[in-house]
Amino acid sequence: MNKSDVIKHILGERYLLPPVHQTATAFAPTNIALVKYWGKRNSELNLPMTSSLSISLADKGAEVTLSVHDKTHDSIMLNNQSIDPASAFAKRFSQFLDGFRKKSYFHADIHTTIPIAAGLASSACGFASLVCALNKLYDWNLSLTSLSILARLGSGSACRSLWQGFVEWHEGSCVDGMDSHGKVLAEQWPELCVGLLIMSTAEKNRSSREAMQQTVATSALYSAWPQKVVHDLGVVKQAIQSHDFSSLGAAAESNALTMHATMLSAWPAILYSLPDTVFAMQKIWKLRDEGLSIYFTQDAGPNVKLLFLEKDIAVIKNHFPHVEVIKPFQN
Ligand code: 2P0
Repeated sequence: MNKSDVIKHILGERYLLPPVHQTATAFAPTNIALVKYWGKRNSELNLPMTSSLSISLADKGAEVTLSVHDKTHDSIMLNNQSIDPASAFAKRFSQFLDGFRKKSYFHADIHTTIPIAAGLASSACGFASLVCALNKLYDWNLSLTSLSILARLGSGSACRSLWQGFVEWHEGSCVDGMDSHGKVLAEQWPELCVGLLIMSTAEKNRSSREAMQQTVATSALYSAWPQKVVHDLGVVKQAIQSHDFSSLGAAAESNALTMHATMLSAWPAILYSLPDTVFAMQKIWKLRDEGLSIYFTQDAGPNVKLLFLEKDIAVIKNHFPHVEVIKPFQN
């Protein structure tokens, strides 16, 4: 089973038909995992070792406009800058589109409201917005579940970016991955806030894709990861249902730290944290000891995402003057 088989299966008679419209635009939010996706059981289809659970970040994400043009290659503008067709970004983008077309080429105009490649899941909202734009351009009328499966083929975490709010990516068990997709949770939590602490917007020197693979292949701690995820997923889902913020924060923080511990024990070791990252963590732990209800999570990059409640926004801004506050359920 490869990517084309999955695309054929989902599109049926619509597979490789020409685009119906000349242009289409779609937006998808980025998502931050509270219980992380770290490790694949199938790297061609991005099928995960475990389920994961995220929160989407409202209007922080990517908007893509795809326009059919009469050239024989794609062109891409990212945040008003032309992308070199020979770059890894352009190649990954065009290779993904190749799965859906016979001979159409596109101009893609992408605008993001998050720093690219800084551990803020830009590939997640990028591929999710891309499949939504394709869905419009080709008039596929696919369900969000089918779009989630297609987005996963571009980047695993993209399958969680089809919805706002809390989304669980069910790992599934089918070899073709048809049961491995996102599913939105009904619960809302209007008081919940995410704070972005940007330490660096520099391109990371190791992609999460490589880091994940290397961790699974070499870390002695990785065997403990699937069980840790099952435990944390249970706690986080229960905490979401009962709006128990300290349980949610503690489980999310512990899950992120355990993921990073598996990376540290990989060989060669993988360390995304910068001195400022560690400084922020220690500050958070100190503030928590002093009674403030603040937790963090960290992805495959140095930036820290704070978790706190709306009532503490002023205090948090006082301690972290550069924090960008996002209210996932209020925008
Ligand atoms: C997550 N990350 O759950 C985890 C936590 C980073 C750390 O999903 O190879 O870009 O494209 O499936 O989705 C980032 O990895 O990897 C990621 P691929 P992806 O958000």
